[in-house]
Amino acid sequence: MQDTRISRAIAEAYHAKLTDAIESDVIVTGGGPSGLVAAGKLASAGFSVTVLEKRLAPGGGVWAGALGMNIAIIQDEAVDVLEDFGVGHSDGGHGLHVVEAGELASALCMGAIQRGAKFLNLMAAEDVAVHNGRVVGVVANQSMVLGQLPVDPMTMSGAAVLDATGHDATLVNCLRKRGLMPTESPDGPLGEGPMDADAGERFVVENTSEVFPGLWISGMAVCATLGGPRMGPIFGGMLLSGVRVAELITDTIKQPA
Ligand code: 48H
Repeated sequence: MQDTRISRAIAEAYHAKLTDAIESDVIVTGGGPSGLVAAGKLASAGFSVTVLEKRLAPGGGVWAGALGMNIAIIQDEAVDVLEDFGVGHSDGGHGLHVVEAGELASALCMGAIQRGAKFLNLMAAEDVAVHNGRVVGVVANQSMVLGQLPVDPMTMSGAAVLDATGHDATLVNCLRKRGLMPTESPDGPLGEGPMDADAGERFVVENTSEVFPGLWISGMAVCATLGGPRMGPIFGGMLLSGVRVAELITDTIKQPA
């Protein structure tokens, strides 16, 4: 019967993907612009990459532009990333490029998938696995049950784990709440600073880094973790942070065979 063949095809394909995802070279937590670029670049470099996205569709903040207007603005410095992922753009003047938000979100997503990244949606990271002082994996649960029902999570391991969860910096905060990462700097409490688009864009790229053994940060999670200014609805820094973190991870973890 066709109905059950359809069900079987979905169940078998999904469970093969889930089984693969249990051990990856890199776990990208969050499918926003920085996470998607990182996933695409790392998959191109030959690493096995799993992307965990708590919502139904990846793309993060890209879809909403400003005030829900679905236009993304990218500055000159990040145009190479648009070209790399085949995203069309038009001149917005003053070194800015105008991109249809849906095209950016779907091209980044398609680029990452076609380069080999595996996506699990409706899958929320709720914790990190730490062994001998190093983050070695992500503890994930279905986002629809998280906090609603007493359902235990499952652990997925990665030689590198990326916190690309945006403003939430979910994995960093899992470490902070246990006193494993600082919540304050000598200048005061750490956390996102007030708006300054140029400074915020620079801060994100320059501070994309490994913040705890095995745990890297990219995109807005950089500002949320290290206290950089927010930048509002401009996305070039997010794309470049994704490129940067892929380079850093590639340099640090063992090259794929
Ligand atoms: C799985 C999760 C979890 C979780 C969240 O917010 P994002 O778009 O992330 P970035 O950093 O790539 O881009 C930030 C940009 O969109 C933005 O917000 C800007 C530029 N703001 C500036 C300003 O001034 O406000 O995407 C993060 C993704 C989303 O898809 C979430 O659903 C997902 O991560 N996510 N996925 N497990 N625990 N938490």
